[in-house]
Amino acid sequence: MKKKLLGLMLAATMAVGMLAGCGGSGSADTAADTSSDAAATEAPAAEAEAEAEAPAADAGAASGDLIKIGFAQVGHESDWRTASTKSCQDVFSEANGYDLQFVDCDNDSAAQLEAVRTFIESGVDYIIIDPIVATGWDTVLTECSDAGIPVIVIDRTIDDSDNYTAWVGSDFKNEGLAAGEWLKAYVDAKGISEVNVLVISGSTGASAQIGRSEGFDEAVAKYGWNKLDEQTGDFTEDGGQEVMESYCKSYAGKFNVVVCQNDNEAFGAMTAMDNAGISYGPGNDVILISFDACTAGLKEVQAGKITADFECNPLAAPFVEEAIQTLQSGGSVDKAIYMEEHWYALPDAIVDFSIDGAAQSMTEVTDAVIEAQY
Ligand code: GYE
Repeated sequence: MKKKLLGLMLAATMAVGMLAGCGGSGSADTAADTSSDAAATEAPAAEAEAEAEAPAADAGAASGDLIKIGFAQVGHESDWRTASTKSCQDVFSEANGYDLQFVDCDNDSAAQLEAVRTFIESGVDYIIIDPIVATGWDTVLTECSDAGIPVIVIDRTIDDSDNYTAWVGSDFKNEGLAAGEWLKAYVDAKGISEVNVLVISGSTGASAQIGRSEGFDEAVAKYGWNKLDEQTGDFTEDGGQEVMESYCKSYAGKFNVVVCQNDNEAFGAMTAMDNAGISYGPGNDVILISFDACTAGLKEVQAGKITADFECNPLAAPFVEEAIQTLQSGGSVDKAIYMEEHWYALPDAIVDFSIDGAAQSMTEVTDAVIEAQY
């Protein structure tokens, strides 16, 4: 791949965002501009000023050449993941000028490191990583930067190195906080004074799990709720079912809230509760909270099974493409790009709440909303 040398390095930050992401909820807030929307997340102060320079080396494609991209995807564990993969494959198609090497790492961290090293060896122009776990990245990211290959991290974060060009994703702690603050407003509205929670968490060590747990646990501590247990369902339907089956045995009659850290776990938990004769959803014995709000999840909200669903937008690819195009023309991109998200319920479970003083609005699940979702 020939390098496109640019005499002029653009000093100004080129904002990446405002592309249509997903149905009705497709916009992004750059790290420097997160305050304008109630549903938008706060950028950590340290990142708000950060701005990535385009690495000097092989970031360019000669005109007519395809831009070579390696994408080390987490796996295929959930509806969310399927939407993320499809979005990347659609955006980074040959017709759009890309040569995409896609690796499904099947939730295996060692395989993911190996995939990145294979991309380096094959001389790709950019590497996209959705990190299975948040740590263990320092060495391989150094290898990428030594090879002059810009890395764009999507979705989950890398917490032990900032040696990458940009990250595009969601504020998982904010999602957990939203679930907690919503629950407080909902139980108050319904006159429920005892909150006994069971959590089915996502894959241990994934930043999506860490952030959602941290955010929700803040509410548990703040409101003095009783968290009975938290076990991982690995972000899968089978995992959710298995954990819920054991919860139904161990905590029979003792819980009234189940928090699943993604929709697929919630589907599994629903099967387990059905089998155990436990009713859930608005007006029933158990309040069921989920994250992701993919189409299938929203259908369960509409069916009165999931009480509230907290969105995580999987459509990062258009924002990544815009970042790559900016880098191609010698510009710099924001180090952290946050995607906007919404909180969903049926009218009975739509309550006012706020996160650290920022009022949140909830979206009613309708046919049109489901139709437009990923
Ligand atoms: O919530 C889950 C997926 O990293 C945000 O991974 C993502 C999570 C998502 O398997 O469904």
